[in-house]
Amino acid sequence: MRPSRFTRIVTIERFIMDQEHLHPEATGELSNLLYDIALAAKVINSHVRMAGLADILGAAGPVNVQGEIVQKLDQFANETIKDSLLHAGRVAVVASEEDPEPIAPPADYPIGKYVVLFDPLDGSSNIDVNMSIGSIFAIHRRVTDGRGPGLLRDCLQPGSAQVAAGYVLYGSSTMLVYTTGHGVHGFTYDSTIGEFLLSHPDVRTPAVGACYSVNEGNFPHWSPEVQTLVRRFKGLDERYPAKTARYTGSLVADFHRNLLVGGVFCYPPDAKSPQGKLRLLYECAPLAFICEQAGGYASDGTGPILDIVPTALHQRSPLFVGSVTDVKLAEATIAGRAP
Ligand code: P6P
Repeated sequence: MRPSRFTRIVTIERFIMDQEHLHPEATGELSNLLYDIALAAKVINSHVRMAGLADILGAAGPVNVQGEIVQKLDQFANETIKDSLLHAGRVAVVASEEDPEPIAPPADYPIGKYVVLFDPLDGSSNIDVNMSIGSIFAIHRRVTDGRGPGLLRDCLQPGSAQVAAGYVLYGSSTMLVYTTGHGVHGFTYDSTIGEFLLSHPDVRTPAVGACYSVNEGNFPHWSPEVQTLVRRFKGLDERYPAKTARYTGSLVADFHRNLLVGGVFCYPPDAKSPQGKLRLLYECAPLAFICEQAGGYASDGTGPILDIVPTALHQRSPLFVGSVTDVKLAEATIAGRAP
């Protein structure tokens, strides 16, 4: 008998539940936290998709909610994620790129054991030119004891301590990609039924990438070693095959493409940004966890991103992430080891 159409449809909720069943010790709290994040992603997606219409709708006179969508979409995303997380009893504390300090659940709301660090809408400057944008999240267990609200110390954990990480890509389609340390799985949003459906089970990233992603406008500000590395990616050193250049200026979009087809994304330190531009806790570390779960590697140019012990909530880090061979070449070239 032919399987019915529905036997091939796996929603993210069903997938998370099946994954939970593989771990008898699981309490279901992490599953529920992932559901909360998926719900927030659906709400943000609906507003991201409307953003382009705001100008047209605004022609009849600025309507506050459209203005809210267009002018402050990243703040809307921030409030949506916090609202979804802070009242459900799964988290002890959260931290966002948009807020200077960590935020604990409001008084008289239950406190959970998880910590969520997130960039609510990365690349939001690309909204006005209809480029892809994304949300990124990292999940840790609290490390401070006691039943009280979580603290900054709960947020300052190395990427190796993450229990889950993921991103939402608002691109030609909207995808949610996540890992809990058991592989990387991608879900594509079907707006006709309001569900994220499993579309990319067990993602593996090629060991050698077809492309490299870097803002070459910064070339004059890079170290000589980074300049040498990019010349190698471009094929100007005959010992290294040329790669195709692909750079959208939107981290999640560039990362996602390289994850699927192979490639290396670089945001090196430069004279303007000696620690690079990207944030360690809620951009570099979650993407590093995802990439390494898919067989890739992530470095700050000298060693694993996942080993860095943070000292500040919004600290930056250089980032080289993607196909393991390419990232290892970046480390070797920067150290002057590669031939
Ligand atoms: P640059 C977007 O502002 C962002 O944070 C990332 O999404 C992106 O990878 C990076 O900055 C682009 O920075 O300096 O190349 O414009």
